[in-house]
Amino acid sequence: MSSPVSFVTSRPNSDVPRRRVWDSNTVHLVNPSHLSFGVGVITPRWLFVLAAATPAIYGPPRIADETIEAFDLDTVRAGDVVGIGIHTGNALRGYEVGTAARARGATVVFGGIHATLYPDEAHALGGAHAVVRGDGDVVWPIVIDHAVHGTLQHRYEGGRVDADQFVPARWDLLPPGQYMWGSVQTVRGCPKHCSFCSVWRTDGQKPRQRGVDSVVAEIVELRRQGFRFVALADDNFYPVTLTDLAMAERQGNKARLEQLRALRAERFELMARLAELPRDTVFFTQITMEAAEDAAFLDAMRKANIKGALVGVEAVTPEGLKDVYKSFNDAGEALVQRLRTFRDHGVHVLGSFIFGLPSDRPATFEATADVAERAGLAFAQFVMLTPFPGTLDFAAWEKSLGAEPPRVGDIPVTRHWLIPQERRPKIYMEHPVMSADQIRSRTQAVWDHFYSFRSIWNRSRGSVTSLKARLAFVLISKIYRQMYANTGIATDSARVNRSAQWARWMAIPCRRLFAGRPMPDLEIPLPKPQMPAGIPVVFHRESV
Ligand code: B12
Ligand code: SF4
Repeated sequence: MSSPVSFVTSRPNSDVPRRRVWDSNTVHLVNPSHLSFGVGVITPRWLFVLAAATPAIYGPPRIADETIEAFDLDTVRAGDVVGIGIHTGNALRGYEVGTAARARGATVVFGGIHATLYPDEAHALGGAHAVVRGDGDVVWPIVIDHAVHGTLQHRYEGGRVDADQFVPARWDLLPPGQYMWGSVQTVRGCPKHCSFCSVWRTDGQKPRQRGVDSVVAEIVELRRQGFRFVALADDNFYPVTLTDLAMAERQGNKARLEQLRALRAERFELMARLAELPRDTVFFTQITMEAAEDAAFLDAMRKANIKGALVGVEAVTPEGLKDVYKSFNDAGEALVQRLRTFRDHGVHVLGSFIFGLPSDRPATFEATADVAERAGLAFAQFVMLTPFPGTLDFAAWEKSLGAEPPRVGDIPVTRHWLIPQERRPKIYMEHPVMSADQIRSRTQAVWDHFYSFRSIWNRSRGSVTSLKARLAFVLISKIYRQMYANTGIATDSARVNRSAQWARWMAIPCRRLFAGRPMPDLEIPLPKPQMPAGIPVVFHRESV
């Protein structure tokens, strides 16, 4: 993908109705989902970013998040513009919505990571008139103008826009009382290159860090509305490691060193500003394990009230880490200590583990559960290795299956997202010693163990103090498991439906637990004069 934006591509789209007046039409933005829970956990950020990028002359977009409630197609009229954002997991539902909206005479535009990777699929199966690849921030207003004036193109290249062009979200369009957490992005891109992840290939390896003022202004807006909890929806909140700095120094690469130092200083500046917000404002982010060797960074996180972080542990053995190109992680006892370091600095960890790696053996499941427990994790997720398109794993797997991959019905497994949800396999990659069902049932057993009432209650002791907070911890743990594990791992639809029902039922009290008192008069904290925080004099690992 290129940067900056070069939107014009292939050819004008002749099947779009020619129109010059935007009378009483509407722009719809739809986040597709085949399951709805009545309450959303985290605001899907793209909806509110594209809403902000929609030119005011077309009126406020109608936002539909199907994780809350199914999209009401009766709201779509001929001439409306329907924007649909898809990742791989919800692409099929997105195509259903697109096809139905097109049948009602709407102009249908797809975007998001999956449409970026498979633009032709959205045309062929989703009723797309146009597809946007890459970032929508800058190109979206152009697409709408083209749609309205009858000059829509087949495809647009949104590119990777620079950080100062990221559009702040329109939180004034949030439906009240429907989400637990807000989401604000502080950086796009990740310098790593894990084999199961597409982020570094789509968002790029160069971190694009947003200006501190813009990030803080958005968080204050959310806090004014009563959001106490905010997810920092970043690929990797720690884009510059001490090792990166040490290497640039060793290589005598002054320009790189300066660049890295500037990025790092900006992180500290952001955290110092977050620390000025009301103390009940809590953040959660995603971070690599290397942050554990950076005490200054962890301390700044604690001061900023970044209380939780998803850490991609992936595997507990060196072989497993090698499988996923993540040798920068620790294994074994060193891993336990690393993860504990986060907690010692007040950052609770949601550990993310992958099962089904080629080096996994039956004993790996128990060993992983043991590490998760001993490392003092607050939460954990155990996902089964899924070849997501755009990743190195996917490319190798697709190649290994040759020209005639196995099919489910008439759909090749290399297009697994097109297989109806209830028939979609849970495991795709053949394993050297375990069957797909063994991996699935052992994964389920680890979830069952980690989220048993007794384990959660014991963990709550280490994570929170008051009885009320412990009860909240139990509720959140249970809902997390129902939403993310049972609906994804279970094979029988009865269990999936039961879990969805449970999650729906628990989501309402859970949302109340997260909500805070609205603070409509909250001011944006001003920057304070800073020491050049967190820049160690010597950058070698031994120095921290
Ligand atoms: C924050 C996050 C989460 C959060 C919050 C999700 C939420 N409700 O928002 C949590 C932790 C819950 C989560 C969960 C999961 N996630 Co996630 N997540 C992310 C992350 C880091 C950032 C997403 C974000 O908010 N970005 C900020 C917004 C503004 O950017 P954006 O969504 O890319 O949108 C821009 C463009 O894509 C475009 N665009 C998007 N939609 C549209 C639509 C139109 C019409 C147009 C024109 C443009 C457009 O314009 C936007 C502005 O530039 C991404 C990484 C990434 N780089 O995308 C992964 C990512 C999306 N997640 C991923 C995955 C796999 C998951 C899980 C399946 C993980 C798991 N195993 O459980 C679950 C699935 C949850 C679900 N059912 O949706 C993958 C998806 C890969 C793929 N090919 O689909 C990603 C890309 C990360 C990765 N490792 O590869 N995730
Ligand atoms: S898994 Fe995390 S660390 Fe690895 S490339 Fe993706 S975002 Fe970066």
